This record gives sequence, C-alpha cells and structure tokens, in this order.
Amino acid sequence: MKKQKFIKLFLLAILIIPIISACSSQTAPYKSKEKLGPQINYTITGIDAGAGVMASTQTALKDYGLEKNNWQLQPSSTSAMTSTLDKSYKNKQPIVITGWQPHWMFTKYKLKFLKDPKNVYGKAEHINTIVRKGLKKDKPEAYTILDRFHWTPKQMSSVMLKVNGGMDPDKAAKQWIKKNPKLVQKWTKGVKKVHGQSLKITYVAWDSEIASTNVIAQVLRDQGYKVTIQAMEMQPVWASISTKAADATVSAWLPKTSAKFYSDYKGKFEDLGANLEGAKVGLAVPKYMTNINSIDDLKNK
Ligand code: PBE
Repeated sequence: MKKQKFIKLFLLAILIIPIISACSSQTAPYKSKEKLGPQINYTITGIDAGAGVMASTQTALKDYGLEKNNWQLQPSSTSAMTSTLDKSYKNKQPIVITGWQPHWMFTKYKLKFLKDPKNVYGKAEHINTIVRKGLKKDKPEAYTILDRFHWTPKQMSSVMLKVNGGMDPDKAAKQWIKKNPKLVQKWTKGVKKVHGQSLKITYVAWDSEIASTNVIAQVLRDQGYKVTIQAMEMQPVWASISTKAADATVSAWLPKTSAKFYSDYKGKFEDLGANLEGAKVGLAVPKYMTNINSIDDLKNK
C-alpha cells in the first residue's frame, strides 16, 4: 500500500514540477502600471560580450544610475537574444534588448529605441570600410572598388532578411547584385579585371556584417579576385588588418561602437570612409511597452 502511494506521489511530482517551474519562469505580460525592473528581474538582454553595444550599455548602466538600482546586462549572442525577443514579443511580455539598425528585428517586430538623453550610444552611426596599409599599391583594383562601396540601410536589410529567411548568405549576395546592376557598376566602372590575385576580408558574424561582407566579396570575385572571408571577434578583425594578415573589413561601426579599436590601432590601417550611413545602436523595447520610452524610464517607471 505505502509503496503504491509513494509511486503515485512520485509520478505526480514528475508530472507537476515541470509545469510549476514553466509557469514560474514564464514572465507575465507587460504591466504598464507596475515598475518594469521587478517584471524582468532588472535584466537587459544583450549579445556577445565583445560587441561595442555591450560596452556602451555598461556605460549606460553607470551614467543613468541603473547599476546601483540592481540593473544588469545579460551577455549572450545575437541568435539567443533574438529568440528570447521572439518568445517575449509573441506573449506581449516585457523585455529590454541591445538593438541596432539596420537589422531584420526592426522589420519583424514593432520595436522602438529608448531615448538616450545622456547620448551614451550617440545619435547615429555610420559603417566604415577599413583596409590594410599598402593595399592601394599592391591591389589597386580592389582598393578602388572597396573605396567606392556604398549602399543604404534598406539595401542591407533586403539581403539580411533573405538570410534570416534561411537563404545562404552567398546566394543572397549574388541575387542582390543581379537585382542592382546600376549601383554595382558605379563601384566597378573603369576598373580592369584581375586574374590569380587573392584577397582576404575579415568580419564579425553579426547579421548586418554577414550581409555587407558577402556582397562586397562577391563583387570582388566578379572582378577576378579569389576572395576568402573569415569571421572572428571584433578585436581580432582590427588586428588582422593592422598586421596585414587580412586586406579589408567593411564592419567598422563609428564613431562610438568601434571607437576603442579605432584609437587602439590608429596609424596601422587606412580608413576609406563610410559604406553606409544612418545606422543606429541603442537599447530597444517592443512598442507595446507604452510606458517605457527613455533609458531613464527603466529606473523610474
Ligand atoms: N553591432 C552590430 C555591433 C556593430 C554591428 C551593433 C552588434 C557592435 O555592437 O559592435
């Protein structure tokens, strides 16, 4: 008798515990009348620790007095952050993320950047093309095309959305190039084809940089270069250009996000200017969090 009772209780426990924990871990829908902090355990959902937006967010936690009010930044990865965002968004739950544009998350979800009165993240960013010293002399054709490479956030987003939809980045790049012959021609006009020359481009595998790097790599392949692209963390990207282990990167978010590397490697690279303007980095929340519109609101509301 006792044994059967024990087995029944044990089975019941196995059944119930997961349900209870699921319920308890389940964040309730956003309550605009209650303070936000307790609803999300004072946690901002971040990405890879080496990203510039993470460093800026640590600064924001201090400058906005959030750190001393228990707020913390949870490092993870872009994919982990966007899947958490997806779950929260579908259940109208509260969430604060480290966001940036261009990025498909702003197309897929109705998100808003939080106002940043202390200008920690900067108003807008531009993405610059950085090449190794001597590239102009050694590979003038590549140098010219990299110098001319310039497109818009909308154009970058169209490639990113294809990749986010499951298309291979290389294929998405080829499709975009086929659909935008006039613009690509502006980058390659009068540049002679090359043969048997290789080129190495490094980047950080953020969705935005996967799009830009695959597009410029394919344009340079169409010019005759044997192009290899290699993904790595932010600091190694800058080191690869400064040590001439690589020829170029098109992933320098400036003036704030990559400021540290720009000054650390000053004089050891050539900056060819912006290949995209109108980018933005900051803290973002779903628009259904009607009460939260400024970084200050994280503390006060
Ligand atoms: N990002 C995307 C990068 C730059 C590109 C915003 C994640 C960063 O934070 O460094």
